[in-house]
Amino acid sequence: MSELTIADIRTRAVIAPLRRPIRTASGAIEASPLLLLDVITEQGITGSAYLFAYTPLMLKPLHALVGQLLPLLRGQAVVPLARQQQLEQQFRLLGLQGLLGMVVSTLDMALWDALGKAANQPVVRLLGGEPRPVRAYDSWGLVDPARDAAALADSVEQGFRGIKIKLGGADLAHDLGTVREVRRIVGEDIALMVDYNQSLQPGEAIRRMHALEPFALEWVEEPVAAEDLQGHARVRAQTRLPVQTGENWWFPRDAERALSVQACDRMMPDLMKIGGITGWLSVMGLARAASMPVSSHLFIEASAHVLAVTPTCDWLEFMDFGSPVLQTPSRIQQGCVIAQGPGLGIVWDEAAVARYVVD
Ligand code: SMN
Ligand code: MG
Repeated sequence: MSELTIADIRTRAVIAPLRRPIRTASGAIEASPLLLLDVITEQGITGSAYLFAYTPLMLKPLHALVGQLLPLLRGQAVVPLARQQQLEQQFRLLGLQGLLGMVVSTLDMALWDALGKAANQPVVRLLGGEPRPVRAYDSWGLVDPARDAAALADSVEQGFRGIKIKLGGADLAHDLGTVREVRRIVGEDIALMVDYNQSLQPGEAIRRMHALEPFALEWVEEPVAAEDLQGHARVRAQTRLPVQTGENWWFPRDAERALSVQACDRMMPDLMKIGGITGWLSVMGLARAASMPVSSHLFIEASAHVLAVTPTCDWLEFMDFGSPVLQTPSRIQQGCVIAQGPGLGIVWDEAAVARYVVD
């Protein structure tokens, strides 16, 4: 296949259903606002990826932003590293973060998808690896153990070896009661992670994490504000439970900043913020040098590819935004997810897209 060149970029905004609402200590997400992005090449290959917008309010600005970038990209080669360097240079004064960072990262994923489809190979093979089972945890929001007991037990039944719940919606006593009940429901053998979604101040985070020690948690995620790296480091230095963070890091430089102040014990970059596959490759190298376990955040499909080649691969987060609009939904097999191809395995279910599309 000759070199691919970009002819057009199509975006469609959808609001897809969620298996269950995601309630966190910092807000709730009742449905999934996605921007479906297709890079259409002169050679007839289309690379696809989706952007999770967090709120429907961002869909129109994101759609308009992609339209503004198109003249910069039309006719350019499908070379992810070159395109990211081009946009980094173009927006040097503004900086790649926020909506622009999300679009650049999602574009990167779509370019890699195009390369995989052109080679009729899963992206993991282009990265020098091969599809392999990556252990996954089922990711929940704030839970009510009485109401959710059967569904939590079902997560274990489905084969998940890890369960994550969110905390911080109420006081410490409520957190302890919830963790105690969930630990009873899922059993001692399941890895149990908790996520405070940036809701605590460092002092309160230290207090709560000391009280949570008896429950052998796999990690405590974003106990304080994502950008408060000193706060993360202080909490980590004064507690014993592993601190997890990274879903709000922008591009590899933020990963380096966090590592340089020893902000966490584990990291979980988000492909849509860290610079896509290209950004992930840089970060996994930093993690390897620091012997730091790496997990994913959202984006099950692409995460299965990059985690399969991540030397310090830890957990894949199973929080499924993509399946309602995909021909091949993500599946859990013996507690694991295996990368699908060709490309990232992203092919839209056009009937579903038509059902959920918004203008
Ligand atoms: C999360 C936050 C917002 C949307 C989805 C998921 C959460 C996580 O922080 O780690 O799953
Ligand atoms: Mg989180």
